[in-house]
Amino acid sequence: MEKQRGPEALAREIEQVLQKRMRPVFERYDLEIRDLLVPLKWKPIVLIIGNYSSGKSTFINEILGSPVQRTGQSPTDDCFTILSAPEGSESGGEIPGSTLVNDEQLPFASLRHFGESLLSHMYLKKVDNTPILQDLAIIDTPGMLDSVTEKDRGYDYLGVVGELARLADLIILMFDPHKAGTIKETYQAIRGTLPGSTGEDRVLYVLNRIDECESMTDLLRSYGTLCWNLSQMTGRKDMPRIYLTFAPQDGRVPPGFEVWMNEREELKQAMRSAPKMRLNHMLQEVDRVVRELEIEVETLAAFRKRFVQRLKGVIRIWGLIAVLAFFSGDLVMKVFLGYPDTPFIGALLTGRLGMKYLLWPVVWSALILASASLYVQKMLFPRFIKDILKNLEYLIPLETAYKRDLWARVRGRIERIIRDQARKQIWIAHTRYLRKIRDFLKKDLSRLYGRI
Ligand SMILES: Nc1nc2c(ncn2[C@@H]2O[C@H](COP(=O)(O)OP(=O)(O)O)[C@@H](O)[C@H]2O)c(=O)[nH]1
Ligand SMILES: [Mg+2]
Repeated sequence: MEKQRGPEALAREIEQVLQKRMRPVFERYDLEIRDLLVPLKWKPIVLIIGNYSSGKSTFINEILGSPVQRTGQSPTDDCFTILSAPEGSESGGEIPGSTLVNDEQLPFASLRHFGESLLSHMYLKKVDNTPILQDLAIIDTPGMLDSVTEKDRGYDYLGVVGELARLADLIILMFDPHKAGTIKETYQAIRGTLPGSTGEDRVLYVLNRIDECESMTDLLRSYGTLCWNLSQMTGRKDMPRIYLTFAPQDGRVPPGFEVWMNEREELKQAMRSAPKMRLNHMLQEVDRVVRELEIEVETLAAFRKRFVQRLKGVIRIWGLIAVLAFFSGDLVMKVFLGYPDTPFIGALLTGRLGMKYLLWPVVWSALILASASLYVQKMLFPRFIKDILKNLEYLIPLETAYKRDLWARVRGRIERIIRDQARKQIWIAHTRYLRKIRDFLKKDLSRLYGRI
């Protein structure tokens, strides 16, 4: 019954579950649930990346059924082009990057900080009469150049690709047999933004322009090289599917290549299914952010525990000193100054109890406690923070590669929190929040995964 509910209903449910179970946790740690739901804002997105002239724009034109994008052998296009359909009574046209990142309705606000150079190389094209663009948006990207030339772009190309990959529901990674050398950089750019191993199913690998292979042997060699490179990068034992495709030049299929024509169709079919990937993507995004938060809170809990332990030691020693001072402070005074007449101990032994005998014991122990507190605040705490920051990775066990991966992403944030708000963090019951997070991951999230 429930499985038949539409994607919108499920999307709303994700939002509700998040609001209900995770709001206090998110608020406590200054995260916005709204940011997490950004990908739900707009239509599904397909991102196409790969080296230059691997045939990305040609493939897009083929899908759209008209020559919307410029194509050519040299790096013809140095822009990120978001292709979408005009909405309602709108007419076609182009919207510049600087407008896009300020549009509340669109999910591109996070690209603003890549700077002017990017914004002047990014725009949205509204293409008329293309039914497929009603259901999804396609992002055409400038191809990867070699890493030296990348530096001249004036913005962080790989960073932008990574950010777009985070927003995209489906990522097509396209290479051609001549220039498979840039795979590694491209892959790393998107890898950092995909959640754990789960993000992999959002990526489709394509070896394009195979019609340019001179023989079957040549093709096999290219394919083998790509497989090898991919397995090196993904660290996976199983090979993801690689689509072997080409665009027939002048409508002609070279002899022997007829069998591959189906692959192109299958790739297009997979691309059209991007809207179905949306919910999966949403959940992966929630999964990633909540797991990052889990690590953060686990670390802060460990930080707090360490401090409490350290504090207990201090309290034990200074407490003892305070007790000693309580009983013998005025005795010492009497010995050296001859005052007060009857020290507290003396009064106690002779059974003469009265408030006036308590004055000096209380003064002395209060003095000791005040210096203890001064010591903790001015010396122990700052030194403790410095120590912790130096050995941040030892606060929690990072036993799996996955956890180390997460850690690498949140380390900076944790460092900042401990450096800037250590005092505040000491007072927060992190373990209680940690339990809530783990409950959410174990129960709610797996239940939601089960729905799609
Ligand atoms: N032989 C052959 N040429 C292709 C194929 N796909 C694209 N091309 C050509 O390769 C050049 C670069 O294509 P383009 O789509 O501009 O690549 P992009 O830089 O990845 O967008 C163009 O001249 C295309 O006509 C293909 O599958 N086979
Ligand atoms: Mg192009």
